[in-house]
Amino acid sequence: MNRRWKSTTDLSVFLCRVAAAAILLATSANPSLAAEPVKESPADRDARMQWWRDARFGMFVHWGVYSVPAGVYQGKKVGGIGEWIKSNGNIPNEEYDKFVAQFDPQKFDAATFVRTAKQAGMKYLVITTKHHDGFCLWDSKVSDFDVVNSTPYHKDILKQLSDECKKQGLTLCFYYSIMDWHHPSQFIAAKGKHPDAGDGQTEMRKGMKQDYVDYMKAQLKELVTNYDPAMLWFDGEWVNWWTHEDGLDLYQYCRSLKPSILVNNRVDKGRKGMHGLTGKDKPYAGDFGTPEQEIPAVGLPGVDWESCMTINDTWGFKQHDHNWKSTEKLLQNLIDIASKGGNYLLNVGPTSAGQIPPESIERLSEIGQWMQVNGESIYGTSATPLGKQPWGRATQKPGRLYLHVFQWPQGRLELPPIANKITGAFLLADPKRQPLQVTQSDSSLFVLLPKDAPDKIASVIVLQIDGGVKLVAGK
Ligand code: JFZ
Repeated sequence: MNRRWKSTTDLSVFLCRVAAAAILLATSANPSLAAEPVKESPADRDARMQWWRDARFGMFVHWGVYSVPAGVYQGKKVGGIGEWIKSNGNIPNEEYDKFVAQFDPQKFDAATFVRTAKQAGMKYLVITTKHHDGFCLWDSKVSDFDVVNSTPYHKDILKQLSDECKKQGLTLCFYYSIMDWHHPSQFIAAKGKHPDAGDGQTEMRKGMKQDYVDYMKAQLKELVTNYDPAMLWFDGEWVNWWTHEDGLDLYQYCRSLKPSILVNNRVDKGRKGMHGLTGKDKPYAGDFGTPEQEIPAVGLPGVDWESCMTINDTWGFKQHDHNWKSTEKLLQNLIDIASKGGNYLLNVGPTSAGQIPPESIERLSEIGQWMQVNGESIYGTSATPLGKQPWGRATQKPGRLYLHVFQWPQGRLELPPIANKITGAFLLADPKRQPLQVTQSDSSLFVLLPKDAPDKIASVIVLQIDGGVKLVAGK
C-alpha cells in the first residue's frame, strides 16, 4: 500500500515545508487558521461538515467502460482491480475504444439505483465521473470521450442520477481522477522510468500541464454547476507531476465554485499515506481523510475520516470476482467505523448493462433491514471512549450510549465502569421499550439481558445517560 508515496522525494518534502512556512509567515497571527487553504471559522467548518458527519454511511460507485471487459482481455483474465484493466492489461487506446463502443447500459435505471442506496440506509452516493481511464459519465463540452458522444447509449448518466437523487433525497457526490490515461497531455510511464512506473503512473508531456489543469477545471465547473454535487472525491494525485501547490490551488478552485462543497484529502499530496489530513499545523488541503480497504485501529482522533471499502475484491465490476464479504462482516465494519467516529463508503461496481450485481443488492438490502430498526445508533453518532469491547462496539449521541452487541452473553453484559449516571436502558429493536435492569457502581456496570439476542448480527442496547460518556478514571 505504500507504493504511491515512496516516490515523494526528500526534495519535494522540503519544498512543501518551505511553502508551509511561507504561508504561515505570510498570514495572520493565528497559525491554525493561517494553515488552512481557505479561511473559515471552526463553527463555519462544523456547519459545512454537518450533513457528512451525520450521514455515516454512503455508497461508492465505480462505473465506467472497464465494466465492459469486466476483468477479461483477449480471452485472458487480467489480474488486479477491474477499473485498472487498461493499465494492468497494457491495452492501447484503439483497443480500449472498442469497449467504449460497446458501453450501452440499457438496464440502467436511476430510480432503482438510488432506491437501492436509500434502502440500504445510505445517505450519500459518490460516483466515478471520470476514473483513471479518462472516460466521462456525463456530457462534457470539453471532451468527446464521454458517454453521450462516444457510446451507443448517448445518454447523460450523471443527469439521470442527479435528478433522481434530488427526487429521493440522496446526497450526490463526485469522484474525479487527477491522473488521466487518455488525455493527450499524459501517457502511461514506461516501466523503470519512475519508482511507480508499471503501476499506471502517467508522465506529463512537456509544456502541457497547464492545458490539462485548465481541462480539469473546466470539467469540474461543468460538474459543480450542472449537477450540484455536495462533495468532490479526488484520486490519482500520486503522479509525480502533481504538486502540493497544485492541490491547494485545486481545493481553492472547488470551494470558489461552491463554498459549501466538501473535498477529500486526495486533492493534495505530501501527506503520509491516505490518513493524512488537514492538520492544525499543516497547510494541506482536504476536508477528510480517506483510508482505503482499511479501518484505522483507533480511528483518527480529532480528524474527519471515511473508510472506503469493496464488497468483493474489486471496485469496478469483474466477472470472475466472487469473493463477496458476508453481510455480517459488512455490518460489523459499519458499526466498527461509526464507533471510531468515521464514515463507511461501501462500493458497488455496476455491470456494463447498468445493474448492481445481485450479490451486492442482497447484502445491501440486509444491511438496510438492520438500519430500519437500528439506524438511530449510527446516524449522527460519534466515537466513544469504550473502544473495542469483547462483546462488540459502542456509539453515542447526547444523552444516549448505544451498545452494539455482536456476541450476546447469557445473563448479563459487562461494561467498563462509567462515571455518568445511567437513567434507563432498553433494546432498540423492542417497540415497547421495556426497561432492562442496570446495576451500576463506581467500579462496575452490568446490564441484565433477555435470553435471546434480538438480532443475529448486532443487537443494540440503548443506555440513557447524562452528558457525554466518561469512563471511571483508571478502570
Ligand atoms: C485508488 C484507485 O487507483 C482505485 O482504482 C480506486 O478508485 C480506489 C478507490 O482509489 O486506489 C488506490 C489509491 C492509492 C493507493 C492504493 C490504491 N495507495 O496509495 O497505495
